[in-house]
Amino acid sequence: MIKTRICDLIGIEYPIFQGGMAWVATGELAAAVSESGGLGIIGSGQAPADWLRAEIRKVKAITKKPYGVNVMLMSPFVDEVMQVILEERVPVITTGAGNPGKYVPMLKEIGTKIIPVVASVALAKRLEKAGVDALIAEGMESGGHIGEIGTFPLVPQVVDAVKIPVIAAGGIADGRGLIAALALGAEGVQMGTRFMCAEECTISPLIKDKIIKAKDRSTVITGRSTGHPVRCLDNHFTREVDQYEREGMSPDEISELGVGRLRLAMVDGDVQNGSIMAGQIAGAVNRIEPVANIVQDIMESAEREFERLSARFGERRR
Ligand code: TUI
Repeated sequence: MIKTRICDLIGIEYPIFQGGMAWVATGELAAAVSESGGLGIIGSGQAPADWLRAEIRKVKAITKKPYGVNVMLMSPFVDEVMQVILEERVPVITTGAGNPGKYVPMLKEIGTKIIPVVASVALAKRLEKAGVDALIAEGMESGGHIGEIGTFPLVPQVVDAVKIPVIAAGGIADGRGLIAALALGAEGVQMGTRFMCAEECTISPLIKDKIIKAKDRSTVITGRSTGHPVRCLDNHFTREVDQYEREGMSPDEISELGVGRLRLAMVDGDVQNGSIMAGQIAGAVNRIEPVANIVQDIMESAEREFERLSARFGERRR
């Protein structure tokens, strides 16, 4: 049985988080992941507080198990979103795209566990000092807004810099990735792209099909000139942005091009003009299946992989 400190800290069976993806991770998906023994996380993105409250209520109606909400700290609604989290007594929050330090005291007061996403050792250290409960170290293999460092170099450096549990994210979609993350010193994994292809994920089937057809080199990074690089599946939109960046369009204008594109992809299924945020591991996600199967497959394959390594390398001293 693969159990770690993170399982005890938040009361989950398996050390698997489902990434809190904006426009993707609805209450339906989060509830299914939590009910299967992982941590389901609602992606609040730039959604208003009322939307979030409705999604939280959906989760509460389906499962009594712990769940989380991802707070995108650049959202214009971040203060209202935090208010809903307090009122609904959400057990776990993850945060992205900023420093959640100022919200730590009020969340601690009601016992909400705070698990920020970091892409650097410096922020990891600052947030541990601010009193957060654990960290997600997210490498640039991830989809969406990314940092500069890959998962393999980032995770061990964050693990060495802090005492709190670290979850690895970026480029992980199966049991091999879970075992590798544990070997790097992480105590769990967060996966986004794999859960996009869950039956319970409400995104357009056209997007799921794109992920299933994706290969190892199907993602590209755009928006470097804006200081906020984003990883997406290559399509008409990413090629257009790339060309404008080469031609020297201003960072503000480049950012403007992205407005509304994530929704256009995920909800409307516009595979050419939308922003299909997905990670480099998309090439290894090959089928649509129920969340319960995904979680079982990850845990069974992790245990198989661990057995294989033990049989191969564990008998040296006998
Ligand atoms: O947050 C993410 N990935 C995301 S957020 C997102 S939402 C969106 N919605 C509409 C359009 C575009 C995007 C999509 N993907 N990952 C977690 C993450 N956080 N990675 C890197 C960071 C990060 C970046 C800067 C964390 C902190 C930070 O600066 C804080 C500081 O104080 O330096």
